[in-house]
Amino acid sequence: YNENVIVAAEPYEFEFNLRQCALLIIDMQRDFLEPGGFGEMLGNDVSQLRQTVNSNQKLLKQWREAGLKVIYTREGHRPDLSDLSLSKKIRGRHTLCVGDLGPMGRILVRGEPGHDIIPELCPLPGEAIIDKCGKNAFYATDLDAILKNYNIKQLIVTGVTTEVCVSSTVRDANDRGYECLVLEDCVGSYFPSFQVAALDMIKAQGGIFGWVAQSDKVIKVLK
Ligand code: C5J
Repeated sequence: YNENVIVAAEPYEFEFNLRQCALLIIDMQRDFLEPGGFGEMLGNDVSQLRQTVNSNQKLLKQWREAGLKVIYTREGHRPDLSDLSLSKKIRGRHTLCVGDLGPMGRILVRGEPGHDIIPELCPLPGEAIIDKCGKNAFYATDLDAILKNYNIKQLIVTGVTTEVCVSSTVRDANDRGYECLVLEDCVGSYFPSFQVAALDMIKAQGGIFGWVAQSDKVIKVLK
């Protein structure tokens, strides 16, 4: 069993060690992805994000079968909103904001139905879930400590949205010394042009923030 594998990627192949690599699934929450959720309420086209569900499901199945580490993140706040900055609360001048009662419970509040991971990608017992109040999953969380304790040095990153929480997290991971492979068909944006630009920015200049590949290239090396 070879623990070192090579995946075809851009700007060049991504070499990783299966035991030192985690699958990081970012913010695949009902409020961002489901029709009738907060994302759609803001006027976003959730079908753009839903395109990623199938690819994530397939990858997750193979990743779990290989016995590898899975870590999830969720964006949300404490019910008393004590971790919600005023600047985030009022941004956008929307009629409803974080903490208000939305279509799937209180918007981006932990424990509410809309804050849950979508049922298609339901976490298993033992898979870490990082609850974060920011976009970057390292900000004000124990993600870095968990990765260090698991001896994880490389991340395969999926989730939503590509230009917001995925990019913020990948940029910080890169500064912290983690190598990130972002899977094009497993990350999604409400805006097609942002999807393309965000992925271009990651892989530009010799992979300035990381690598980009299709999920089937990863699945291939797991079999
Ligand atoms: C956003 C996220 N877009 N998970 N959150 O507000 O990317």
